[in-house]
Parts: sequence; structure tokens; C-alpha cells
Amino acid sequence: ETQIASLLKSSELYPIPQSLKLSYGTAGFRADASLLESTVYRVGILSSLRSLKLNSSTVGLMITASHNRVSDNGVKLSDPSGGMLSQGWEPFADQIANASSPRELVSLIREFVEKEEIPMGGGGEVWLGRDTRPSGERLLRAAEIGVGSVLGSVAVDLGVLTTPQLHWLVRAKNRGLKAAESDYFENLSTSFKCLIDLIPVEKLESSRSKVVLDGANGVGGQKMEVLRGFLSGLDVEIRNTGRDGGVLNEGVGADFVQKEKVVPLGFGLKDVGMRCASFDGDADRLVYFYVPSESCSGDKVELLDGDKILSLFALFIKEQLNSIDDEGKETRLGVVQTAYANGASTDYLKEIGLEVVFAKTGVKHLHEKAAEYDVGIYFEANGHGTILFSESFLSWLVGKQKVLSQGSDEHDAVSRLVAVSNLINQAVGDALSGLLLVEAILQHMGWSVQKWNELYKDLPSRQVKVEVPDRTAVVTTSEETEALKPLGIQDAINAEIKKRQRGRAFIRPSGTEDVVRVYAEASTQEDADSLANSVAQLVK
Ligand code: NG1
Ligand code: ZN
Repeated sequence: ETQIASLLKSSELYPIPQSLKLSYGTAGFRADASLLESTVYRVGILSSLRSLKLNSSTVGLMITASHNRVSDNGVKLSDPSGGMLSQGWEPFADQIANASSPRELVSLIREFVEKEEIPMGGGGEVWLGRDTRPSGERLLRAAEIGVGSVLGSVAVDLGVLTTPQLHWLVRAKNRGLKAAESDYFENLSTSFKCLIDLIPVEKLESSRSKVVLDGANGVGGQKMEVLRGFLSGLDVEIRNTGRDGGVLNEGVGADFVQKEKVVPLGFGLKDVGMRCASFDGDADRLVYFYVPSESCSGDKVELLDGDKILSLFALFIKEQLNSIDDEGKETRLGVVQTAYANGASTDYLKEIGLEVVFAKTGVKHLHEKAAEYDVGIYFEANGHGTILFSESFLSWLVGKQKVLSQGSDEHDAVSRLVAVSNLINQAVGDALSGLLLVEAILQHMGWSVQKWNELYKDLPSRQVKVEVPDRTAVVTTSEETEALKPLGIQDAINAEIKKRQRGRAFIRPSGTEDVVRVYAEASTQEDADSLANSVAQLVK
């Protein structure tokens, strides 16, 4: 009863704005920040319940709207494993976020607690992080109140973090490992150094060039400044840290560069040929780019997107696996992409003999599929991805590392894989660790960014978003590549596709914005553009 009183009392403080209708979506709840206090408060409650359900393991709560505009914000949970909130809990998240009154909220919670048999004895723990958005502090307070209104649960404010940092810290905490922010930096820099130390001598003379980072005026650039202090063997120049008046995600960042295919603010002709990288607003996405020498205005870029990063990683991992006697285990290396992957990348990956599977948009779907392999690599074209090592494969590797003779090729290959598993975030895609791995591999191969880009040539593509009154009117197959509703639209799309060489196009409702997304590719840019536009007309 005191529990109910506590919930009723705190929820009076956070009335839900009229006509707010939210869905947990591909990336938690997102909306204009001014609308979100009641939502974040409620997700605070949810996170306490999640912790209690899982024997008081630590749960993470992140306040961010990633690459969306600075006036937006959002909230999402990390499960104790460091992965996304279990999908089984998403419907309850939707229900409580949309409960129209304190009484309805409390009765939904009561029902759920009973159904899930959540032990309400107290002892829940939630770690909170936020990105650099100005609304973050206020929303963080709302989360704290929500967590604390479940009696006996505590909220720990970890301050400004990247999304992947929070996931990493939560994962480490629940594994009984050291889980302070400095441990994260320590871990990244040590494993990066391992990879650099293992570069074959004959490759070492290839000069080490600088990488220039666009921090999207967000948390990622600022954390890279800290990480740089821990590192040796890497020269990073950091722009768009947000301290020089730039606005978060405005004309900068991975999403902007990937969708617009132009340089971010602060980059231009002076950077011709330089290896450049972009993070998104919460640093869970990474893309590379360079300004080609034939560029006149200096604003067009050659983009190396998530697919190219995936290809580089896959090549490197495969090379190491090939040098190891797997004692007949038939190590399973798998690659996971979405329908947004450039067709040329899929062709390339298959050509080099890899198993490629497809998942629905949203990292939770990719992650799940990648976890089925000994080594599973997943990336969204937009630059979110990572490499997962299964527990059993990793312990086999570590065992092998102990018995092989130091300095042998096989020992080196094993050690590289172990270092990659430590460097690359096992919880979610992480732009900081992804950048370090790209840099280590390029040094290992002795490759420039241009050389890397030549792995394959992207098919011309175009993405547009269409604002519609009701995006849920579009319903797709589970693969997302065919529209089932509105009736007849898929036939019309197919007719447009047929008119172009190597045409491919699909539509789906966004899980994070109030739009329907259109993706198109074809053998020429003109055709990709016109295909995207014709399909967009069909959606309108
Ligand atoms: P939606 O809005 O559902 O398309 C976008 C990205 C996803 C994922 C989420 C989370 C595209 C086409 N979609 O989802 O891949 O990154 O945001 O941030 O890039
Ligand atoms: Zn992000």
C-alpha cells in the first residue's frame, strides 16, 4: 500500500501531455523534449521493475535522441546483459507510457507485477546516462524520481555518456568486472595497443597518418578527447566538439554525412584526400569519408558507410580465422545486414565466401541474429554495428592462446581475435571502439582510406522520407522488403523498379520518426533518384 501511495504521489508530478501517443519503436521513445518528462519518469519505474525482475541486476537507462535534432530527446533501456530491453517488455513499456491518468498507470503496474511475478522486496538498481542535449538534465531528474518511486530501488547518475558507454558499463557491472568510465577507456586503449603491437614488421614502415573526426557537436567528440589521452599509436584531430558554438547534429554527424553525402560543417577543400570520420549524436554510429581530389567545391564526399566498415572487419576477421587451425570445429563466421545495405556490399561479401543473412531494421534485430554465430558481424548501412564473439568460441580462443608458441603466425592471429573481442563493444555498436578497430586494421593492412574504398563500388542509391498523416498505414512483410498495405502499392512499386537497370526499392514506416522511408538503388544515380521519387509519389 505504501508502494501504491508512492507511485500515485510521484505520478501526480508528471501529468501526461494531451494527445501524446508513443511507441517504444526501433530505439526507445523519442519526441520533442518538452513532451517527454512524464514518459521518462514512467520509464524510470519500468527500469526499476526490470531490475527487480532480474534479481536486482543493474539496468541502464539512457536519455538521448541520437542523430535527431537537438530539441528532441528520448529514452531507452539497457538490459543487464548490455543489450537492448527484452522485446517481451516493449508492449508494457508502450502501455505505461501512454496511460492517461495516475490511476490507470498504477493499475497497469499492479497487473504487470502480478503477471510477471516481480519480487517487490526492494533492491533494484538503475544506472542513468544522458547525451549532451540541454533537456537531458531535467529529464534525468524525472527518471530518478521514477526509479525511486519503486520503493527500495536506487538510481545512480553517471552523467554525460555515449549510449554504448552506458551499455558497456552496465554489462561490465553485471559480470562483476570493473565498471567505471576510466575502465572503459583503459580497456579500449589496451586492446588497441595489442592490435598495433601485432602488426607484422614489414607493414610497420607504412607511415601512420592522421584521422580527422567530426564529433557531431555531441558527446562522442568530447569522449574521444578523453580517450586520446589514454592512447598511443593514433593521431586524431577532433572537430565539432560542440564547444565552438556548433549545434548538435545540425549540418554535422554520421546521419547527415551518410544521408546527404556531403561534408559536415568545418570540413572542405582543405581536407582533400584526408581520412575523415563522423560520429552521430550519441556515438553509436560511425561512418568514414574523404573529399575526392576531383572535387571543385569541396563539399561532395566519397562515403565509406557501415557496409564498408563491415566489409573491412569481415575481411580482417576472416584472414585471422584462416591462419588458425580450428581442429575441425568449423568456426561459423556470419554477417548480418538489413535491406538498407548497398547491393554491391552484399555481392562483395558473398564473393569473398561469407554467409550473409538479413534482419529487420533496428539493432536489436541484427544483434540477435549475429549472436547465433561463433563470430557474428552486423552493421546497418548508417554505421551502427559491432562484432559478437560467442562465449564458447572466445574461451576456446583464449585456451589456444595459452598453448601456442608466442610469435608464431597462429599465435598472432589468435591474439588479434582476442584483442578485437576486447576492443569492440560486445553490447551494442560503438563509434569510439569502431573507429579504433578501423584504424588498427588499416595500419595492419597498410591501406589508405582510398585503397579501403576500392574493395567494391557502391551502387548509386537514394533515401527519402515522406511525411504522411498516418505512417502505420504502411505495413510490410517481416523482411520489410515488400509492402502488404496499402493494397496494391507493392505492384505499383514493382512496376517502377522494372523500368530501371539493377533497380531495387522498398518502403517502410520509420520506428523513430513520423515518416515513411523510401529506399532505392539502381545502376545510375539518375535512375536511383528517379526511382526514389516515383516511389515517394506513390506513398503520398
Ligand atoms: P527508423 O527510423 O526505424 O528507420 C532509424 C534507422 C535505424 C536505426 C534507428 C535507431 C535507417 C534507415 N533507420 O530507424 O537503422 O539506427 O534509427 O537509431 O537508418
Ligand atoms: Zn545513435
